[in-house]
Amino acid sequence: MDCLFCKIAAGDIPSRKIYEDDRVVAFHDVAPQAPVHFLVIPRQHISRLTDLTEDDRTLVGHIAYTAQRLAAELGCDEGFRLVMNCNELGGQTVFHIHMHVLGQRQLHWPPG
Ligand code: D5M
Repeated sequence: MDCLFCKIAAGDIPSRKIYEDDRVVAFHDVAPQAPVHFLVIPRQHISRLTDLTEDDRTLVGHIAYTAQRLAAELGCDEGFRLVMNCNELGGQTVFHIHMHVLGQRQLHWPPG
């Protein structure tokens, strides 16, 4: 499958990895929007949030759990933001689900 994030998860394309286990990989975003900006992805290819099944609920929980744990480790104890964009209207550009973690600057609401 020709998927950028599958290739990153497999180590076929270089990335600045922060963490990996048997289910997820975390790496720094190539176009950071905050001093801390990394992505947590599942190893399993899931194109978009609307493709999730009930069986994926534990995996999504593990993505969120890993995201907040790494945010704390990277010094975002004062706050951070988790974002998952879905489909074109939601701003998704890479079609392998991923959770953005942004921190270490004041974030505003609503997002653009
Ligand atoms: O976000 C997709 C994100 O993926 C966007 O913030 C850039 C990032 N990206 C794209 N290519 C790479 C590589 N090769 N390494 C690290 N980060 C990357 P979306 O929510 O789909 O708009």
